[in-house]
Amino acid sequence: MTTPAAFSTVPSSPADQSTSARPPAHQAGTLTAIAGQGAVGLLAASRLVLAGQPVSLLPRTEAQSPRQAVALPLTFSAAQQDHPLLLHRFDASAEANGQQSNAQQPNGQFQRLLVPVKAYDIELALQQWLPFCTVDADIVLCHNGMGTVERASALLLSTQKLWFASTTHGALKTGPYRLRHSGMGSTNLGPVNDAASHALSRQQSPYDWLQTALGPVQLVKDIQPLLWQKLAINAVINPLTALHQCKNGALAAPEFQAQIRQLIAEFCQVAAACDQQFVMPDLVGKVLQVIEATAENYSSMQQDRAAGRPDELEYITGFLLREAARHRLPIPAHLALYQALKADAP
Ligand code: KPL
Repeated sequence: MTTPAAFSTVPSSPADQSTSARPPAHQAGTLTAIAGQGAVGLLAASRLVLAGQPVSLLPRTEAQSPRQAVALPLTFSAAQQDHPLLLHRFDASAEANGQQSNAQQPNGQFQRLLVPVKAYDIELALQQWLPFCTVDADIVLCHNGMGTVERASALLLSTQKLWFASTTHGALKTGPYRLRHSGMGSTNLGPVNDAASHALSRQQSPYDWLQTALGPVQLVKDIQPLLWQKLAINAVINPLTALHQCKNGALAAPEFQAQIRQLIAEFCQVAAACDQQFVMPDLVGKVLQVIEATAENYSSMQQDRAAGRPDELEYITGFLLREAARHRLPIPAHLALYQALKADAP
């Protein structure tokens, strides 16, 4: 079933949209922006637009993407309904002509910026888009792996609030102009710099907005334990499925069980050295539960490798290895996996 378009004009086919396509006028001054055009970003944008909340998509980098039309037609499928949408793409060059933005004195329009880009693209995205944010903007990181927060914080003004959102929503690009909400999930949101922690203590957060974009949202004071738990899951499933080029479910086979347990035991040691306590059998149960629940999926690292794209190994296993080295802990199972993937790099 097809619902009416969220915005006035929807091209009848992708071929109809050209660089002359214009978004509805009220889209020009949105307060909310989403960096990149990955599946999670498009999911968040689609849900916001369907809820009547205007949002701008910020294209990756000018150098990498040819000049794009300012409107992106997208058929968003959720709960077995197709929603034809027209998403607004922000035109940085047009905006820069009208305002002298620079990173030291942001005077931009965006009060909220969701950054659901790969861990290795965070700094580039922030360097590119922070100048278009307000001095007290809420910036929300959302990616697999760890180790980006410090460098991201260094790019922000002390008044800009940095948050981390860890989501289990599944979204799949099924074509250049099609997105499917493939798995209903939830999102944990927590502050990761002082400005955000202070805002939270005054009951201020981007909760409402994120609730629409990637809800249901659970707001937490300390997101670190949840990020470490997600790291444990990713540090087992992602490298193993990338190395063996298999679906997540293949890891339930008996031949992987000893290796999975060793990876988790080593993870628990590193986590403990970083003040994060996990109970080994509980964590094994959690990882096996995710393997079962996502059995038919290919992990993001498997997909990146299969497509010859960079992956997040440095922010998952690489992060663990760096933390282990800092605490002089040997983690041979993770090291072997890391080396095997490095040797097999596309
Ligand atoms: O987060 C994931 C990923 O693929 O990056 C998991 C949980 C492993 C699901 O595939």
